[in-house]
Amino acid sequence: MKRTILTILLIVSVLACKKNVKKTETSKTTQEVIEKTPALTIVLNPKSESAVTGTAKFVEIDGVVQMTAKIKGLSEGSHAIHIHDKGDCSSSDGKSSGGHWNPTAQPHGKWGAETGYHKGDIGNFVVESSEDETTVEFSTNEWCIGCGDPTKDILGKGVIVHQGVDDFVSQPSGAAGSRVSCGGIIQ
Ligand SMILES: [Cu+2]
Ligand SMILES: [Zn+2]
Repeated sequence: MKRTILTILLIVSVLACKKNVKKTETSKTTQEVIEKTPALTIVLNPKSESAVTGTAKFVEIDGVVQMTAKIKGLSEGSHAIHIHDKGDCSSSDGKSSGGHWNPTAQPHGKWGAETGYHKGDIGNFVVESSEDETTVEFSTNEWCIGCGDPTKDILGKGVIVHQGVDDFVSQPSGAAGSRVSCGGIIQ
């Protein structure tokens, strides 16, 4: 009888132990998922003697990267925004960021064009008033944040805002004029 009670106690304690282990594993997995959601926010700094400032936030969820850029100091009208090849914004004209990010060796073009486009060809956005901050949103599954695939990974690249408009035709960069703001996509 004593032995039976002991055995039952042992089984109960083993079960209790198992439950605890399971709980710990579950919470760890949740933690890991949170840590693996890649996200970063970068600062856009004025270039070419402009006063164009801002931020750009990148978040990757389920294989889709969402960009939300908030830009101020631009003149009213359309302006181009691209991802350029390098995260180097050290030069006063922003040209240290190199040409458009083009890891798949395509011609410059409008995003999604059948004739081809650069992975950095985000396109144009409209500023309603020079007084306002303008929000630019863009999302794609053709980018990733830190996945290591050179045809997708935006880490180490640079965001450039232009004074002019991207015509989507002129090679190699759409004749979008001077680079008025720059931010390296660096963690
Ligand atoms: Cu550009
Ligand atoms: Zn381009």
